[in-house]
Amino acid sequence: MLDTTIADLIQKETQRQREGLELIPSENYVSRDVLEAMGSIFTNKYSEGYPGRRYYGGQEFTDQVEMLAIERAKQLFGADHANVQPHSGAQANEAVYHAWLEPGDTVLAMDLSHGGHLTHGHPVTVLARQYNFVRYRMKDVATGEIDYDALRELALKHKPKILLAGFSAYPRELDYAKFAAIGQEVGALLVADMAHIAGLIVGGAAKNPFDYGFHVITSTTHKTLRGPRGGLILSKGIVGNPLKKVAKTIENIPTLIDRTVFPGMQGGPLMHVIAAKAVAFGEALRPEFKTYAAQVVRNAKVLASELQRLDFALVTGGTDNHLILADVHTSFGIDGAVAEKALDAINLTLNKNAIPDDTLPPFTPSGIRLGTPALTTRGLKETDMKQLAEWMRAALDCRDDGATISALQKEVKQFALRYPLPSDRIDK
Ligand code: DSN
Repeated sequence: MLDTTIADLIQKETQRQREGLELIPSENYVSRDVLEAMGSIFTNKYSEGYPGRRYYGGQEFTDQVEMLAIERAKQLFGADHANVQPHSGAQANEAVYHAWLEPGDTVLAMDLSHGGHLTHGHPVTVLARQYNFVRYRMKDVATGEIDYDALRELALKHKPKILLAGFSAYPRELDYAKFAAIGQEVGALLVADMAHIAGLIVGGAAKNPFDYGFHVITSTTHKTLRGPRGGLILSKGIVGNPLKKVAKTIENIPTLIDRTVFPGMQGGPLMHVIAAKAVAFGEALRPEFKTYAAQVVRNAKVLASELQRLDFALVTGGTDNHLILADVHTSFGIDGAVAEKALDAINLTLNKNAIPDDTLPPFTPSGIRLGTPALTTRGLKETDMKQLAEWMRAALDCRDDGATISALQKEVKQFALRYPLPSDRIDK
């Protein structure tokens, strides 16, 4: 690369990733193939529209790429339709709202502080100015059980047009059958935001909301799904011509979504990213991906119990998926920002996070959020989780002791270098 300044920063970031262990539950390491597709010449191409229906010429190969991505995504999730064009998970969620709702309509979604996401209608978002968001919560933070009775009461009272299941900081499995029963009772569109656990679903390590009557699944493609940074919408229904207006019915959801993504919200799709999505979906269809998904959950369960053994208080008492939320304020009298910094200093990367009904502010919340998707891609197994938990406890205990922190950092670095990044591996 001739831009030596950027080349140098890419090299430094590569080395940072090699020498550290990634515990942010929404991150992962992509394969060399995904990276190559994302860095490919498809970035030069404008392809507004959909395969066979574009507004620019020269689409013989972009059409094939997008159709492959669509077919693979449908196969992975058992969907009738896939839109692979959303640039992010946030835009995927927005597209579904705009496709189905009129301004002022109600969405019933999980409270941010109980594990939901900003795009589920937090008051700071632009979405919250357009639609009316009502929030459900856990009944018992100690077990993570959602308060389904209160959820039903809210649904009966507010008659939401969308009932949204999904989360970005919730370690338990949802009861989709209960969601579906409530949604059907009030005639809501059933939408599942599976951004975090999409890879677990397609790998058979988590339940698929489509099996319980959900109409739409939104997702990111870069978390457990291990693809490029981007968004994805899957739906059930009749796939129509996205250039033609259709009636607002649940059967027409695929077409309503297509028309909302383009021309409703986005311009030219990122064809290099769609090529990388197609590669990642192809990888997720392989049998090895099932082994990966199962290992992610096994690792998370062991890591959770090892952390508990070392006195970390875990929100909901453990995990069913890839994600762990620890209350370091209750456990050790420090806030999540202090913990994040202490762990960063020994090359363990995770994020500070609010816990349910946190009494501390968002920049210095009570918790940390961590998970195992990236560690598992790297090749770590259950036995390594014990070591990780011990490093974490030691870093928090000795955070002000420079010599111990530097010794721990050296240990983590040496350990991490034994597990190459997938993109460093030369595939045969
Ligand atoms: N930033 C993502 C996460 O970390 O969960 C959600 O948008």
